Amino acid sequence: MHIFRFRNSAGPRLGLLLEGEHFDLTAASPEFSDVATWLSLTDPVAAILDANSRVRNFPLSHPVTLTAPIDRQEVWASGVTYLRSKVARMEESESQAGGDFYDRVYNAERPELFFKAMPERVVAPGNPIRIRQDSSWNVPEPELTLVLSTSGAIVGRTIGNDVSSRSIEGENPLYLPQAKVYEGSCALGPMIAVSDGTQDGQTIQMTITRDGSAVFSGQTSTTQMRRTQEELASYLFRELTFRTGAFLLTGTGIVPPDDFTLRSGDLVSITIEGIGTLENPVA
Ligand code: DO4
Ligand code: MG
Repeated sequence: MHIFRFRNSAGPRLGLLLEGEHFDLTAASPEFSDVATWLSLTDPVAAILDANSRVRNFPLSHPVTLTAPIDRQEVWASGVTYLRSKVARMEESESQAGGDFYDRVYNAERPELFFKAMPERVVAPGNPIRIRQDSSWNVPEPELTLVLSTSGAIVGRTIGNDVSSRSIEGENPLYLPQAKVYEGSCALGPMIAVSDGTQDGQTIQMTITRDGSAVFSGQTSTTQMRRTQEELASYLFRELTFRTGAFLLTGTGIVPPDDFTLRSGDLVSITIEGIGTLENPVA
């Protein structure tokens, strides 16, 4: 069961993908008028299960153009949750004596969480992500992304791309917000896989294509994450209230080699088992 967000002449709406067929979820109940209303329900997953038969009265016959599956939520991100990410960041900041920070946060009880994007800055599937003009080393970061209800429950999962400047991040850890937060640096989608309560390891795969050929391909599994998804979500909700829910990227376990940097015209394709494929060209 996947929730998607699309736009028709009446404005943005939610849809439900059931057994390969698309339905208009918003037409089925005002509980699904938007993502914020859905995430504010006492039990968003139960509400979707309950709507399963009703929604079949509202099939979508035409192909729909997906928007990012977010409306009024803040997007947050986790860092250094995979060994690969820790090692890469220690290397990039070695000459600036910053490496030790990453080792310490990887092993610490408190995770690294940082603010990533306002919803209006999130890039939809198929739309261009960006690299900073003042950055010489840029990478996509393919990340399992938690969709959190207003009470902090994991009610779904989607795909996030935490596009980052490694040259700015490596220069000084205090530059992290500039390395991470800028126009076109966060893509989400294509859909939200509604949580079925299980949390089997999911494969994450990323391919970067340039002029028709793959210039990088990598794979990991969420089983390689050092922290649990619940742990990350509960730290985020410790001292913050999210009245419309929240999105939380869970960190990258795939880092291209140090001589790789994104270029304008590249195509980044991220696939997560059970969710789908998020594809964005680089502007
Ligand atoms: O500490 C810097 C950011 C780490 C990050 O974004 C990641 O591990 O995915
Ligand atoms: Mg990241």
